[in-house]
Amino acid sequence: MKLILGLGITGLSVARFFFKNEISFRIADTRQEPPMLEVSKKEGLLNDAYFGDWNEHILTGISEVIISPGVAESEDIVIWMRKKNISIISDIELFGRYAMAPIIGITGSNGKSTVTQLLGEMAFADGKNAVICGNIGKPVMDSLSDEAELYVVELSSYQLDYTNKLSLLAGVITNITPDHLDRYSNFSDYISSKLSIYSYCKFQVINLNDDLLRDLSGHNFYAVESVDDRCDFSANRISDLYEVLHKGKFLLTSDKLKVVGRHNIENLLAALTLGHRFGLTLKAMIQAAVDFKGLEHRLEFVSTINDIDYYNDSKSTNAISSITAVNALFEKYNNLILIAGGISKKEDYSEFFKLINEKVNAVVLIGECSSDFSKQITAPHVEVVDSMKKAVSMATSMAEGGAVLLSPGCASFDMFSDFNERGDVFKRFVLEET
Ligand code: UMA
Ligand code: ADP
Repeated sequence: MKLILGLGITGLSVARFFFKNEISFRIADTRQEPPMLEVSKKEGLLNDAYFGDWNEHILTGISEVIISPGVAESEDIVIWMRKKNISIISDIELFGRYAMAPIIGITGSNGKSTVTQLLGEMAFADGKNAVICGNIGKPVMDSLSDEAELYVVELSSYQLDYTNKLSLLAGVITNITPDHLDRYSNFSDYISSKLSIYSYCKFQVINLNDDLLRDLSGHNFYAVESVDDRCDFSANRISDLYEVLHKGKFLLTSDKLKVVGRHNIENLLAALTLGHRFGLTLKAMIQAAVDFKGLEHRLEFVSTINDIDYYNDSKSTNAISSITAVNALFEKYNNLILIAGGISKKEDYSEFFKLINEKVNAVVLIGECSSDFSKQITAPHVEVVDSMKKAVSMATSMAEGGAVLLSPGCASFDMFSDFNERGDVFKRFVLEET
């Protein structure tokens, strides 16, 4: 009998798969009313289910556990399973047993979803029946299809931690910077988790711009502003533009793209390298890149209102992604007003504060960390407010002829259900500024 731990969207997708394939299973979740309870009830998936505190009896008769990524290794139930030598796997490992088409895996601290989506769109542009899934929000076990020609799978470190076996055609780590340090005992454990993707890859794709990755051996390489001749895809900076190259041959300039910032050039190079390895044509990949609007909540252009441009980067939940956003817009605007704050991660924000002092004209802080952050930022204007509505109107009052950027650098759960809600609320108030 299989045990499904966690009844979020991962648990539900695994339960559906077992039910359909007549594999017996039990479900357990510490919440009395887990997120997918009602839908699971309706689909008749709860014949054997435990809700509430972990209990060792849950493991009786269990040969293998499919664990949701949100369940940490330090949970009692995981410790008991390890002691009993019960096999623990991720939904990704289960998926790998049944997927018949090649799988490309994408992990990293930032840029995973963007590269995953862009590569999927490149494959569509080349007429391939690609399936985009994984941590991006579509569980892999809901994504299996006999018609799939390629799976483009975003992998989180949590999913990699519970994966022991997997066969990827190609894989990339977009970058590694501190994140999720509440879950890992130190940064090097987090780095090892990310690096594990390469042990599953036939072709390892390496980002030579990342200090922690550039010395790895691999099969394909990419970099922005590098003279390393191992690069398959690269980009040169020419005044305020980037020219994107394949083996030194010109492909396009960055002014043709709808997404902005150096980081998006890096993301493009990652997708091109993976796509080329799979066999997508350069023509289709370039067309998809030109058409790509980026993902919602990732440095998303919202609107221009009264000569002020508004950007929603709500997905920025760590310092480095906000640094990236500020750098990207600083290239374009003389007057940049930043809205930041929320629940700060266990990481060093000093670089972020330094950048704010240098490149941002004013900062409006919200959320749990606002008073702490305000003491450490010496930008000309630092305001602390208690709602997104006030943050938008305060930022607007200072942004004449420039831009307002929401890039929190923090988690959202003190004020919102998640980063999606935070971004939606921001956009709603922006549009009310008309
Ligand atoms: N649960 C317990 N006990 C625990 C922890 C969790 O019972 O100690 C239960 C919860 O009560 C809940 C269920 O487990 O009912 C939730 O499982 P989950 O947190 O693993 O979430 P899912 O809904 O299955 O979503 C997961 C990913 N969530 C996490 O990794 C936390 C989703 O990524 C992913 O999109 C989805 O699988 C499909 O693959 C979200 C995420 O925040 C977006 N990911 C992190 C990130 O991107 O930084 C890693
Ligand atoms: P992930 O799926 O890894 O969280 P996303 O593509 O959703 O990555 O982007 C998350 C945040 O990181 C957004 O704020 C986005 O603007 C920023 N970002 C995207 N790509 C990169 C990159 N290559 N380097 C740094 N930050 C990035």
